[in-house]
Amino acid sequence: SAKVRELRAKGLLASPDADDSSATARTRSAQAGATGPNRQIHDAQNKEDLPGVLVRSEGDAPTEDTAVNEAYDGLGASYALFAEAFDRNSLDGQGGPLIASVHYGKDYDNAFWDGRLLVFGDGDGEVFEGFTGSVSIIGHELSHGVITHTADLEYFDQSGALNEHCADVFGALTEQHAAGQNAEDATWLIGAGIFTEAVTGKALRSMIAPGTAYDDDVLGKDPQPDSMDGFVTTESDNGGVHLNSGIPNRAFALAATTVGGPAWETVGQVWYGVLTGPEITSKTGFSEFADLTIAEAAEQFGEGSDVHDAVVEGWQTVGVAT
Ligand code: ASN
Ligand code: ZN
Repeated sequence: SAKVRELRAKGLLASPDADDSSATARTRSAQAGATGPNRQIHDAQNKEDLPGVLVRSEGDAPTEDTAVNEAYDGLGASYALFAEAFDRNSLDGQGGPLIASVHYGKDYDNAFWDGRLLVFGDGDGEVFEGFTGSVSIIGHELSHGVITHTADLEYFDQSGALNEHCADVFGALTEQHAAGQNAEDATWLIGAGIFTEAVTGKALRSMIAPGTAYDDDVLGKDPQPDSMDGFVTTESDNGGVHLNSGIPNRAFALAATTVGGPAWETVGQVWYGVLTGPEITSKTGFSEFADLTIAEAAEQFGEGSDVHDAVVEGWQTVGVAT
């Protein structure tokens, strides 16, 4: 349909599994060096002026507005992942504010990081419900902020797909960390729970099985490739950044589930080390990124360790490493 084509062109349909906003009550703040989140949630009041009206600041009680509270809790879960698992104090590593706007635009079918703040639409009610309904989406958008402050992967072609991939990795980890969930028990879905009942899909993307998140009369089939054999060359969506991210997504999810246990303690540490390390550049592509993660796994966990072997195997399975 025209609607689906429009969503595709915007890079939207190519996604998570949420349902866990209550677990974000687990948000703990301080750890070594981290001072706790400083959240500022705004209401854009269905207009496109950002940020809109400040409606809930750090420490304020919940409001009557579910989207506001979901954003507040999801940002807290994301902050907690980076602080507790990676000893990172907010997006900039220096305790900077986490700013979000909800109710952006009218029937707006997306969420995005605008370079300074996280923005969430309400969805059109036909295909999508509000975008704050998924912790993995909130974590995805916030991770774009972390990426901007670190490797700053150029949002185009392979480096853009890696930017999308890393946002999915830390989005999924936000959800798993908040739920205290092991890799082998996770769904690896991004954006579960944001479709309306008119859609039978599971989520926007599946990291463990790209291409299977939905297959529906309304949406058509999830177009993500799950290996280099399916690599998509296209000019739309900044060179298919939301499509080809399926390839590294599967490598990560396979490696994490093979190792087992909390992914943020194993393969997640490897990815975070590469993303924040000295060797990645804004133009890094798939094979260089794979090499960096393999080297990082050997350095952090040892050559021939479970983590190292699983990372190598993950990249081989998706055809990036030989
Ligand atoms: N939700 C999308 C994302 O964060 C927005 C976009 O860039 N098309 O990737
Ligand atoms: Zn993204």
